[in-house]
Amino acid sequence: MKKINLLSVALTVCLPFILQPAQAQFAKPDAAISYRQSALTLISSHFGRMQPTIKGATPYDAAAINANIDVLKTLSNLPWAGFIEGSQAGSNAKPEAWSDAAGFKQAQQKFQLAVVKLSEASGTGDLEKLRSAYGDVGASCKACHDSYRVKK
Ligand code: ASC
Repeated sequence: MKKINLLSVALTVCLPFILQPAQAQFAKPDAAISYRQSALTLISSHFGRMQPTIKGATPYDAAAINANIDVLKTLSNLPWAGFIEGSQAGSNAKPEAWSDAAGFKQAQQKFQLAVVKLSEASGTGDLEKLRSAYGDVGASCKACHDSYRVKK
């Protein structure tokens, strides 16, 4: 009897935390801003480091590129949970990221899909296919920045 009570107490205490959506994890808008900016910084790093291969300046190491794109695929899902309501001020996001939420979501999905296509292209080991898919990812970064990021 006592064990059951302890279990139900533990569940009552923990369940609200277990069931919380990702965006509820940010205690303050600032935390959400640093989370998404950190994720975007990592995305930029893992995207940008492939550029020498794309340009033909370094040899095409397919295994290294594939591993890097796997990381990028995971990263491509992360920043968006950080765009919580009330976290525009003090950031580089335009108000349109919230006022045009559907368009912003579409831009995110375009990027995520482009990364999936990049991953498929890298699986072929064909540098030309990789190059073309890489360009599409870059275009999706730029399109989203043009519409939803403050110009600096
Ligand atoms: C990058 C980076 C971006 C995009 C963008 C693509 O490497 O940091 O913001 O690519 O420049 O157009």
